Amino acid sequence: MVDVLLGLQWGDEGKGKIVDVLAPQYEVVARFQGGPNAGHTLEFDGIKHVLHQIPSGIFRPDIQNIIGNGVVLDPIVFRREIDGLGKFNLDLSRNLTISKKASIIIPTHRLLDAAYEQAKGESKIGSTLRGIGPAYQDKVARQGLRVGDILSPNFHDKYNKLVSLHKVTLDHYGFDYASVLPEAETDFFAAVAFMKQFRLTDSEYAINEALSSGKKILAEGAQGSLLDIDFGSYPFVTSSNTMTAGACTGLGIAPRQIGEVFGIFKAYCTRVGSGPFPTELFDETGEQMRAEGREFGATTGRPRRCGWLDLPALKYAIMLNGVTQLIMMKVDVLNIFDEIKVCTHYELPNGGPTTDQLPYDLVDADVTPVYKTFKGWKTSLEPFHSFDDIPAELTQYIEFLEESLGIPISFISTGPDREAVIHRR
Ligand code: 2SA
Ligand code: MG
Repeated sequence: MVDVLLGLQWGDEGKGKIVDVLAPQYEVVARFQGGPNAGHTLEFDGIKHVLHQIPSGIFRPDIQNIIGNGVVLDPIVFRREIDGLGKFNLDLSRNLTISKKASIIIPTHRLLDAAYEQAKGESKIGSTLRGIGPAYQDKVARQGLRVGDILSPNFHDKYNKLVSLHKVTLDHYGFDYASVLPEAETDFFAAVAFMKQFRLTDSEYAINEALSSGKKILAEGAQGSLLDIDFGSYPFVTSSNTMTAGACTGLGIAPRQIGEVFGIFKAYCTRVGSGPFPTELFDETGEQMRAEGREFGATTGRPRRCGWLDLPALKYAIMLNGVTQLIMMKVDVLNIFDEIKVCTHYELPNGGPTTDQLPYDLVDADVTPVYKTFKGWKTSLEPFHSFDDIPAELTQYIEFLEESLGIPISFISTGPDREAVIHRR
């Protein structure tokens, strides 16, 4: 079976840490969507490492890591990532496989991303400017470049053809590329040559062969369900399917092969970039969450917007993903608060009814969150390693969430380190 691990909010739920904790149970870890917009932070032995495109199983030598066909891969970022892993002494030519069908991000994709955002002005998406949207756009327009193309003698021609199309658009937006493109292209082609030493395959065969031989596979999601291209708060979303279904198309797995779906959420909410965020806090409590949780983007360093846990949004993500187990992260960030709030419903504007469903026009609908308040536990969670010992206030909070969400919370993470985890049962 393929188990799927994904974020149920707007990304940055702490997926990197959990993949790393779960990884020893798996023989394959695969990324199925997104690209260098992701930032999965792992911390172990006092070292902090951020992965962008490479699956989080990479630090375990006996795990095969696959970058699936659903990913948009930037060769320049890839090369930098591989260089950054140099100090860990990993045999990457053996335990990393890249799908030939993965899409390639070329330098003009990044420029287009910036041009589109600039043109949107106030209504910009808050993209990571990594070229994600434009690369997926070319994939869907059936004109993109794929990893397998780098092995073709026509690669340069294909590249030039695509770039000339991009230049027309960049000219239209009056975006200067002449001063930056030549250098970026030199890096790009050097990185493309560098990529050829890795295992580039039709990875759907590798995955299905692994499945037939009874191997356990973990699909590692990036971003979060509320950034999904179909079900997120469109247009303030990323350009891929970040949900369980995305793992099927992004790796070449039949839906009936999906086993457990681990849904990761933070005990509060964060969002980077623009778009609706009903429970966002603009006060000191929000500031405290940001400081305590060190809420800054792992890829771009941007401060993250912070707010209380939003159950209508979480229920929606659980429904769409078929979550079988919940994993709650960063509970320790709430240690400092006298009171902890959870949004259970939204009040619709103009005295409308309350609802626990996400309105279609969440972007414009000015919903007011209705909160249930809990007493804080006000103590460090570091000493606790068993659910039976945790403070009563935390037990109450967790049991309320499980009851509202209808799914057990199997892990509770109480700190950044590999060891800071309470197993619920
Ligand atoms: P994009 O770049 O086109 O995918 O941006 C579209 C929206 O998706 C959001 N997005 C993210 N949100 C949270 N975390 C992400 N990854 C990095 C991280 C972000 C960072 O892990 O920390 O470092 O800033 C991520 N990637 C995309 C983005 O903010 C837009 O709202
Ligand atoms: Mg992240």
